Amino acid sequence: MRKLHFRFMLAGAVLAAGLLGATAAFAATTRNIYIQTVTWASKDNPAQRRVVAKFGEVYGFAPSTITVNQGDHVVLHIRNLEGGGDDGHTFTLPGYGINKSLPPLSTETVSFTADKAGVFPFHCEFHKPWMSGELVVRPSK
Ligand SMILES: [Cu+2]
Repeated sequence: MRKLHFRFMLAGAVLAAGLLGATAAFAATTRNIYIQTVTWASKDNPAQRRVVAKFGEVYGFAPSTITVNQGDHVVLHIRNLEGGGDDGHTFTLPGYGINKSLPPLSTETVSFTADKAGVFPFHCEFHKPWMSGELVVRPSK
């Protein structure tokens, strides 16, 4: 009988530790996230001439999916790796009212508190819809 009681206590302790661990994993914190623009096809690359002729220049964000927890203070460090004079981008996240210009060869910082849970699309104003991604804010409860 005593042995069985001990086993229940042990199972309870393991369960409690698991729950505490899960809570800790979702605690709000400052999240520094590093994003870079990527060039999938550029007129400056002769090997991509046919792709550019068919689709135009094609850019993206890497990573294109950002996952944070509700309540996190999010700091995005975004580098535009394109160097041409006409190679500006924007980081536009309408769900959080963000529209940041990314001049060529610049690093811009965007910070906000992820107070709303959900999935929020972001894009570049000049190269949408293909230059896009999603911010996933996991609910705190
Ligand atoms: Cu762009």
